[in-house]
Amino acid sequence: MGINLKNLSDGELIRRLRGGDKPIASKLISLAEDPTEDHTPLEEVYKEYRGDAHIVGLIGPFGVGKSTLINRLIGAYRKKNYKVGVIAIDPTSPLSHGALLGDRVRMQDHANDKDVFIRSMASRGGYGAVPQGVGAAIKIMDIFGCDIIFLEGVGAGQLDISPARYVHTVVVVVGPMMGDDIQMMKGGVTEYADIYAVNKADDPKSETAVQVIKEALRYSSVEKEFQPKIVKTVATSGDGVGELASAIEEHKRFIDERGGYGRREEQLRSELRDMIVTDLVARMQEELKDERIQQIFEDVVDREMSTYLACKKCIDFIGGIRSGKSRGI
Ligand SMILES: Nc1nc2c(ncn2[C@@H]2O[C@H](COP(=O)(O)OP(=O)(O)OP(=O)(O)O)[C@@H](O)[C@H]2O)c(=O)[nH]1
Ligand SMILES: [Mg+2]
Repeated sequence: MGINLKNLSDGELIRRLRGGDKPIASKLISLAEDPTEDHTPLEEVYKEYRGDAHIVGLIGPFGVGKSTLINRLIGAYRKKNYKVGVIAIDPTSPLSHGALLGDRVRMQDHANDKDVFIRSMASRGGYGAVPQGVGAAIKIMDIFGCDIIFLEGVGAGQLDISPARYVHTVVVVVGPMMGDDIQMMKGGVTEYADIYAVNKADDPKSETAVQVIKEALRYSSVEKEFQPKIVKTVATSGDGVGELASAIEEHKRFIDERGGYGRREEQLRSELRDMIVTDLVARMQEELKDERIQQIFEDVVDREMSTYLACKKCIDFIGGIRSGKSRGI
């Protein structure tokens, strides 16, 4: 039997969430993920959310060991008696099928711990790599009482840094240098990293990774107040995970001393922007099905119009529909 969130008063909902009610938290996250749902119960969540949890993003290429590392980090933070949340973003491309299961399996050690909340979210449909609902999930876990929340970034081949906007501390995870990692360094991801975890350090090629990162940092034109840390880890054995947790804590102290960087405010703005763009794109896709728009497409195909003029006409037409008056074409 499912719980119906609508049968709970706002006060009851928040009280149960604060009391560590996992089914309620899960229900709320499912609601936040589904654009077709009535999101009224989330009003209270956004009002109650204080932003006390430290949000740590682990981003890096597919299979580099992000989930295994998070599994170890959960262990390290549970030893300090922290309540831990994990949000694993699953890229729903056919190629990565099974990643969701993979993330869960790697974190299985903690699945039954009442003070660990693990949630996977599909990235399909969101603008960029951050699915709708991640922002809300962070707030729900925050009220749930998580002291630290790990966000596992999309493990697709090329790296997407958009999860970085949702977190306080960015850990870029790289492996023994392979094509993807070197590309990532050249691609300027270095600008977002607060910490580098060079994982699979049991492979001697990981030393190359350390050198490439040092080199990239030396020639980076970005002035960073926090000198990024490089930590070598072996997620499978746990080696270096203590150092990684210390580096995360050091970065937390650094941002706390500076009033939190204003990142919570920036995160809320990013979240709203992403949500508006996602929603507009979805509406636009619907509006493009209009037969008059389809006619413009045909005009382009028949070489009667350029895509430039056609685009302008389509946008004007959609604007006309929006403002309630049909301007015609
Ligand atoms: N040798 C070695 N293998 C590792 C290490 N860390 C992880 N692995 C293995 O690498 C594989 C991928 O690990 P995951 O933790 O699933 O990697 P991931 O980055 O979460 O992968 P996706 O979520 O699919 O992108 C697994 O088989 C792990 O056992 C390590 O430090 N050394
Ligand atoms: Mg994973």
